[in-house]
Amino acid sequence: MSKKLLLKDAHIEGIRYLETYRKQGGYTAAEKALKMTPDEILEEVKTSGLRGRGGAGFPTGMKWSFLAKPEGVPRHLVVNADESEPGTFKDRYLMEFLPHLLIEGMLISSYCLGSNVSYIYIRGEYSWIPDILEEAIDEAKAAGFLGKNILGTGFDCEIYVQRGGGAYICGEETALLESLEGKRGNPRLKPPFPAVKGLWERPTVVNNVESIAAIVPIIDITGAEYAKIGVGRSTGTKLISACGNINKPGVYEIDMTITVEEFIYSDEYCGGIPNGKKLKACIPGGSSVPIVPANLLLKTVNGEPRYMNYESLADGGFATGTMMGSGGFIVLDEDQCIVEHTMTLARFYHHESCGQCTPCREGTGWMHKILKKIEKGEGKMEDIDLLWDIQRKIEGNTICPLGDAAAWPVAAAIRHFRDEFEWHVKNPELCLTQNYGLANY
Ligand code: L3W
Ligand code: SF4
Repeated sequence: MSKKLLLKDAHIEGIRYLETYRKQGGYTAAEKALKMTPDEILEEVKTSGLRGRGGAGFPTGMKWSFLAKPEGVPRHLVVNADESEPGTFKDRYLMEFLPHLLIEGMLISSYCLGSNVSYIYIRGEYSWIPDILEEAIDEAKAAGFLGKNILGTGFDCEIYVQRGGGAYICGEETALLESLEGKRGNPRLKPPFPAVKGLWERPTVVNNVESIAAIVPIIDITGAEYAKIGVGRSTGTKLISACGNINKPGVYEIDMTITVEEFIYSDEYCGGIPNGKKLKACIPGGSSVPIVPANLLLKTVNGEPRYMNYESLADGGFATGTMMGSGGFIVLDEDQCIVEHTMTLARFYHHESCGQCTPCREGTGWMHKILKKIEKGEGKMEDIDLLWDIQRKIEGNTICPLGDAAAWPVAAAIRHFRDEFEWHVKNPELCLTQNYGLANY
């Protein structure tokens, strides 16, 4: 059984409220941290090996150490709660059931980074969660964990919740900052990174909800103990939101030593595939990461078991591996149509493109059109090569990673399931009978 650090108290009734959270030892990590120096906290975070849980897996301690500290210029912590990646709903779970874990993590992180005003930017569709967060913020403030002179240390910190307007692109950190500044959420060119020039051109750390929540157990048990959990550079625990063709969809905390097979089939996690169907493929890190067929999902190319961690999922590189990404684990059984699935994703990325870069703005639209044509049984063999060519022209040629995120699912689908694309071209009459409701796509 995986060790639980973040969700260990999630089942306790009333844990959303300060009184119950305190009874479970809540805010003792903050009390400990506020007696440490910011540099000592930073060392603990570095030692823990924590990697950003939003998708990129960038080392959190390294990001924090990049934060510029010019004299007299305020710095900010911004929590990215714009969880819009299809298949990803772990941050929603954390904020809904354990809001104080996030607030406590933000207090420790804000103290370490010197942020007196910190923000939670939350996706607009999570309409009921800002009230939960604001209630927790009010409770923390009334108890002296936020506001002025926190716990008599002289450190001041306010936390504000800002709702997004429902655009996926605002989960990209620089688009998020633009939106937080009240502008249209268009991504900025990097560098400069937010750590140097972020919110209102001030040094800013942008971290995912889960990353900041993980700061609490890191301080609690120490970075060295946290680093002992997991394997290699995949330290600590990771939240996985599991969905698709599985018996037990939900949010699971894993310690990154279990195999993909165990995660899908064991009763502790997904509980297998309904109706005894066979596994066809999986997208383990949210819709942006490459889809992997069952044979490569359960084993690597070298015949090693594939594990639920950053290194093992990527084993074999882009051609055969995939990515841990945001931990949005989407399972497809043998009845799922890969062309339809890829078309649905292409439609999503086209709709969500901000339109600044030509390869992304135009390419996502073209990919969607061609996929729809193939799915309807109107495609030609050349369309499959054209699709391949378009995704190649998008990848690496755009301002932000949305372009890559749109290209990778198409590339991986053609690479691993070209026969299905060809089947659609060769069997147009079957495509039309099998695909109902396509007009909506
Ligand atoms: C200072 C440097 N800071 C890098 C920072 C950078 C950022 C972090 C990671 O995209 C991925 C994307 C999605 N000095 C720095 C530096 N940083 N070098 O480190 O940066 P990066 O560019 O590797 O990634 P990113 O732009 O943050 C995130 C993938 O995640 N993804 C997305 C999921 C989306 C959600 C959601 O909806 N909320 O989870 C899933 O796989 O495709 O590749 O902070 O500033 N020299
Ligand atoms: Fe906008 Fe797409 Fe360019 Fe990102 S890659 S800046 S979403 S057009």
